Amino acid sequence: MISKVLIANRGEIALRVLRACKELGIATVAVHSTADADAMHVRLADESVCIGPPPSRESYLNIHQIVAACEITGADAVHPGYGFLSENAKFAEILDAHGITFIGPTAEHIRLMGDKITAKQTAQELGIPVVPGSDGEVKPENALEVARKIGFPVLIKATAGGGGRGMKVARSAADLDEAVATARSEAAAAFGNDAVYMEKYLGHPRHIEIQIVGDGFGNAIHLGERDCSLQRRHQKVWEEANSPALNVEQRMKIGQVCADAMKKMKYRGAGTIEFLYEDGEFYFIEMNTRLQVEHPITEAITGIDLVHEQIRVASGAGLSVTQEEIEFSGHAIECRINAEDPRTFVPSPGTITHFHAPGGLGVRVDSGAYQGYKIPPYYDSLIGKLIVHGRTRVECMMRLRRVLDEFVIDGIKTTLPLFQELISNQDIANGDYDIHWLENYLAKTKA
Ligand code: MV4
Repeated sequence: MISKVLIANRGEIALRVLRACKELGIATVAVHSTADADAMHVRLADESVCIGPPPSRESYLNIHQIVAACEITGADAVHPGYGFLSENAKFAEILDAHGITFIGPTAEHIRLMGDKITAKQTAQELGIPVVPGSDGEVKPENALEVARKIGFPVLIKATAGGGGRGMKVARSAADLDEAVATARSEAAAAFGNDAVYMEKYLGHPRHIEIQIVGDGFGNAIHLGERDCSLQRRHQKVWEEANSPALNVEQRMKIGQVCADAMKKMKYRGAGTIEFLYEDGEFYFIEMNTRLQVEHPITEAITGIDLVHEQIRVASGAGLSVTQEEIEFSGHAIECRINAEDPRTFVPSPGTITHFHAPGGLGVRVDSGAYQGYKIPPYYDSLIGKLIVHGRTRVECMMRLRRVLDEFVIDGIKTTLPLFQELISNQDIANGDYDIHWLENYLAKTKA
């Protein structure tokens, strides 16, 4: 049993986790830096502990401080949220050693998926379709032979990478040596590991990811997909479930492949299996062993609280639903509201002078922001998420238009005006976009 959860995070996700704990009758402990003393997650938690100065390294990423906060408050479990320590295998091990439950996968599974070559090999062994590419690491001296076998264009990726860092395209043999050398030196600088691997470069894919949850005993479910193709510099901007590109047969087929793979590895916790989707085919790229920012759209269409499930499986209680019991209903869209200029995406910290969140049927706002709240400059610029649900995609889009008109955030710049544009765009209305659409649109419509 878990009776007191320490939430090792801040902002909207700390609130999100806190809400789930309260619903389950579990006591909550917030931790915060000195910059976050006035944050909503601190105010709403049963107890709070200040764990250090503003820089994340000295507070939200400081494992010793977080373990100490558990000891002081008697927390028997930690939820890491997303980011920060959520995919840190060492953190999971240290909590284990202290008899504190990590609400997440095993350290072993985190590590396995953190290395992109072992993740891909594991996925392939478990029957998940992967991008054609090198068999493991590629050394500079073998690069040309491997590339010719795969066929140009190819993509060089860092094995310690993820999220797009350390990637280089080689269009032809003439580009190859430089692409490999640059990828290796960037990987060494960013991750302290210069190992790279190679894949066939897909030119116009969508980013479609499957939500799974496993109980750690060989049972696992999938909760369908999310289409996260609308991104800028590897930052997701707009996500939707279902994907406008898939039909129910495709959804249930790829979902079952993923659930079966998770059963075989006895995965515990929530996870996301990321695919590129092009010309009707799925290609595994990575697996994230955490709760994701965009999980609420999956909750909207399934009615399942993913944090409840995470807590259940972490305590050994098993999943609350079987695959057969899951019903997919309607369509949901999430807009990430960042404190940023809506065209340049330059951060815009400062004080929110007016704040009014929209409401009504099918509307969810996950945010720690309030009128008078001062956004600190030290952390990511996500200040809230707007999640809209409708019975159909058209209803969802019409509702989103209404809701965007209602949302008031004054005093800082936000990405809300960008969504006002997107909601009126014909390609978006048609669901006709790939991973490059948003950057092309921004370049095309530059003032
Ligand atoms: C790719 C690709 C094309 N072909 N792999 C970028 C982030 C990382 N998770 C994987 N990424 C990509 N891998 C092959 N073989 C294109 C991307 C990519 C991308 C993927 C998802 C969402 C947005 C993207 C933007 C640029 C490139």
